[in-house]
Amino acid sequence: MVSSVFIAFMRRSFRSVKSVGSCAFSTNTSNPAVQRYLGQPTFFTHPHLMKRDEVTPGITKDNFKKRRNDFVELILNEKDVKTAEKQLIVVLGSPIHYMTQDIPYVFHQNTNFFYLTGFQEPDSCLVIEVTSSDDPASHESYLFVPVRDPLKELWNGPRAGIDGALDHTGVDHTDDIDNLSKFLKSRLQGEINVWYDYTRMNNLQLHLSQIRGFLQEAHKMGVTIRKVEDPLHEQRHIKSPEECELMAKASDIISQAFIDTMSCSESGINESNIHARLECSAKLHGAQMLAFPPVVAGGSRANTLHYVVNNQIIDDGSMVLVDAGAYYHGYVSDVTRTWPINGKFSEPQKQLYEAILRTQRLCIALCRPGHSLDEIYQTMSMTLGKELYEIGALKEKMKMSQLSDLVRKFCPHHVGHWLGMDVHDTPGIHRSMKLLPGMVVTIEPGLYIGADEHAVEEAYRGIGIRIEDDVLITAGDPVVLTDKCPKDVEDIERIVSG
Ligand SMILES: [Mn+2]
Repeated sequence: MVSSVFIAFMRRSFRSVKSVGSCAFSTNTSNPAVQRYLGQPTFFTHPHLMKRDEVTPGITKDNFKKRRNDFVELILNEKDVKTAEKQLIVVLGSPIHYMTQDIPYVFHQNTNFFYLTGFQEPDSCLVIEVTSSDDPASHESYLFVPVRDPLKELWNGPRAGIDGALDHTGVDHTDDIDNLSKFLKSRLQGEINVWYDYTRMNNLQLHLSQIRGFLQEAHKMGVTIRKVEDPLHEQRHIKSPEECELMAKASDIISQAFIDTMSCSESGINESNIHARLECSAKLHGAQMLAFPPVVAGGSRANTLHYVVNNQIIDDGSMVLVDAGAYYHGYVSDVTRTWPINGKFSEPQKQLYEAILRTQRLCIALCRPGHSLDEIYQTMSMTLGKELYEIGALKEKMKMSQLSDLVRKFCPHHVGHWLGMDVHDTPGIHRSMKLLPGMVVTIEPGLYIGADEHAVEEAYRGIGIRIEDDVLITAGDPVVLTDKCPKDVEDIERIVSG
């Protein structure tokens, strides 16, 4: 173990020295740090956020280098890959999206590109060239970025440019994004696999200007084009300790925001008020933004799963369902709580709520290696059915098959999803996959009973409840990352009334 790392280090140092002056790229050497503002925080400009050698808060140059190495190793182990002499991995960064004319939305980087580079500026591209199938660490990484433009910087702020990107990210080489097409075409020799997400146009402009012509040439040569996303999501699916720390922080932030928001609840409050308090609190506690448009749904509006208009008055006696997450330096949390707006559960609300809470705890206990989300979903469905029967919510006795149809109707979603850089993280990974240490999942059973649902007693109609936590799988007990967010009836009643 130790020796292979040492050999990789020696090779890397040698290659860096060798490549100085032998190509047109800016190449990583021991140059002093670029000490000016870039398009993202650096240790020099934002020492309150960044430690030395971090590319993004909490993730170092070495961490990113390891991600690229591990990814190369992963694809080299894929079927039929080693028969080619060379692998060329191409991952585009996001463009700027505009709200109107020249007014941009907040920039959000393509998470696949972010994961491999940490580079937070638009219209860039990572290329990894692998020429040895025996030594993953001997690959070369190239980051293509827009060159600095004083006029654009006047309006949009400083940018890293070729030297800043090289210095800050720790890739091997950087160059002008306009040279990308020429570079890629120059690499089309011999037996080669190209890895590119041609089905996911995350930067249409760059695809058309820099990639399309290259792909056409590659196609004529009979080059195989393979998807980057499948193996990359396989890798992203298992979180490193650094990633777990960021996710724990994102979880703490949203938990605190829920506590702050619950304590401001009162009958007659507007859903938009709750949304605003939640967002304000999350940002005050360190989130850069909410992870997604939150659901703040009072009363029976909770039965609309993606209710995001958040503009209605919450009546006395009803509950509010809030589904929200914090975005913290590239990682997200995703929590749902449902509470009585006046601070006191009615008896039917409490019965349904506790039925779902017992179900959720049972499902969380199953979050261990060897189980799958699909299996936990089965447990959720059976338990919810049993609970509905036991609390006396059902109007008449049912056969098992009728009961499971009813539960599917009352809970039309799965028990949970993968979580990480994206809220619905690594969607290509099937939920039948056995859980492994380092995976993070949400566990979110719910019941949504329509106002005119005649199969249940009247007292339970028009109620929608979901309880969602984020769970880190370990070799031992599951770790509930969002365990600071209260969910016991007594705790919620105390905080809401407090
Ligand atoms: Mn969720």
